[in-house]
Amino acid sequence: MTTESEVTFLGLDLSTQQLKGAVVNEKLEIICEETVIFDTHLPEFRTNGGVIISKTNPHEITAPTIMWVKALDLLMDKLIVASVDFSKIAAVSGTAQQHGSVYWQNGAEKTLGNLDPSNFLHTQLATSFSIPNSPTWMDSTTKIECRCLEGAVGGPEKLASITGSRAYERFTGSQIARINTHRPDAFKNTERISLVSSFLASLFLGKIAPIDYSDASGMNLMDIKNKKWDQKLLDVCGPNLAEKLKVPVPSCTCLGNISPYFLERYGFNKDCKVVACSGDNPSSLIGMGLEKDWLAVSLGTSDTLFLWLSDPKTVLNGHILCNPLDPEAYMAMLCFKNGSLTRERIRNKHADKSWDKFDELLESTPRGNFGYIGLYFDVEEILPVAIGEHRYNKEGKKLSKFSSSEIEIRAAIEGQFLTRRLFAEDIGFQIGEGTKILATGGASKNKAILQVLSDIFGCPVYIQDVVNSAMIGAACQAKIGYSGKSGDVFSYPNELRPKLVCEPYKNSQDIYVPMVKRIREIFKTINS
Ligand code: ADP
Ligand code: XUL
Repeated sequence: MTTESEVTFLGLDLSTQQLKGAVVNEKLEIICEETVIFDTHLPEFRTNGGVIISKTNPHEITAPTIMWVKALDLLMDKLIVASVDFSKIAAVSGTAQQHGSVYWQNGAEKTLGNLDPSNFLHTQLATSFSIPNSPTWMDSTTKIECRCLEGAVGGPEKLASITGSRAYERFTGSQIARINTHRPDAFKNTERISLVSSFLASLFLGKIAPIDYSDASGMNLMDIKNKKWDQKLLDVCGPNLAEKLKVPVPSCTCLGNISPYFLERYGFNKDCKVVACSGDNPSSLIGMGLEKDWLAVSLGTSDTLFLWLSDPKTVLNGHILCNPLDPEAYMAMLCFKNGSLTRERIRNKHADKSWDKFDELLESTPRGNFGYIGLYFDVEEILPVAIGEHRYNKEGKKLSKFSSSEIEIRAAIEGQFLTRRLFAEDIGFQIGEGTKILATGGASKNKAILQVLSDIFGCPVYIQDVVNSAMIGAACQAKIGYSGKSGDVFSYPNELRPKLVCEPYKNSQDIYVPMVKRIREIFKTINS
């Protein structure tokens, strides 16, 4: 008999390029972690970066659904080889790329409920998908369908006020609509539609799992306030969609016991629970232990801001999703394309490709940069929609270049974070006494950059020792769903708690609040 102290949780991460699984203990320490990389471990599917780009339409980016099933077979085998004791796993949950969709063929749920434990999943589910290649979040084929969704409710603003986002091509509603018009026969043969996250839960549950609120809010179909599908929007996308999607459930809902297939094949405990899976961004919010008052700033290839919101505003550029820890709350997500690659380009040009030199030059200039402002959009930016280099002096006069490398370096970093602050505030984020920033991603190891972040937002910056926050988030979901405790009482272990790295200088707000206003004025002149 398993005692409480021995209980473990299995968290899976079905992302674009790989499937990962981690077994964690109650303190969320990783006991075992295994990975299946689609391109290298499953070469027979001929994916590149986990996806297939259509030869005839470069915007069509899909992934073979059965490849994901086979990846789970392989991952389970790897966990056996790693001597995981499946009988100790109290609950399983997962996270997955957002927006992607899976089309179950008529009769698939019956097959799922009657799997033979002596065979692999992928051989038994080979004919269970009416659309064999799932559209992924990278697909952008649905311009027309997006306009139809916006048109159905009275425009992009109205759609954003209902669903949390204006129509985006990767969002699932328009993807379903395209399948309905382009492949009507396959659509007719579709018994149910899952998101990648609820598809993953379905494999463990032995029946088609419901979609959770957070991932449902990445579909352009759900009213994020009452958590119900919007019938007008469903009708735009296809017939009987409510039947195919079924009712969404709160994130971290315990969906039931693991299927007999997993009991018999791997020796799971018969009481092992399957907890609703979610999208990678909501799961990251859980994995980072993000609470009210926190703003997470991921400084990766692109920069992404996550924030916990109680009262969201309607925004046209940015996403409001249902919060996975608190059904009354929301989370916002803002993506900026020009992040680390732009910083790197400026470093290469002005600091001999050295971060040390870059930091030295950055630190040699004063906060506020003598009033100089620089905005660098190497590729067309999302927020704001703009491209090119834009430099200004204190009087607002446009300059073609700055007089020194150090001014350009500070201008680039300040310009980025002033922009991040402006859009965070526009989406409803209020910087208050208790506001804290959690920095993640590649550039979060750079203290000089984090100091600018801290000064511009006027709040302390923390970093955290979590490598894959979405996967840890999935393990947390399993723990939350198993214990039945709501997000509020969910305790995050001390070892994983964020550590303070920078605090703002006292006069920083006197300098930067007016600069945010200046940037706002500048954006009115440079929007492309
Ligand atoms: P991804 O978003 O692709 O997962 P990462 O979060 O790993 O990317 O971030 C990669 C980026 O981190 C690189 O492009 C690099 O510019 C940046 N980076 C790495 N080290 C530093 C550093 N010391 N200072 C600033 N940026 C850094
Ligand atoms: C979010 C988005 C991506 C995917 C990546 O809107 O499209 O972050 O979730 O997996």
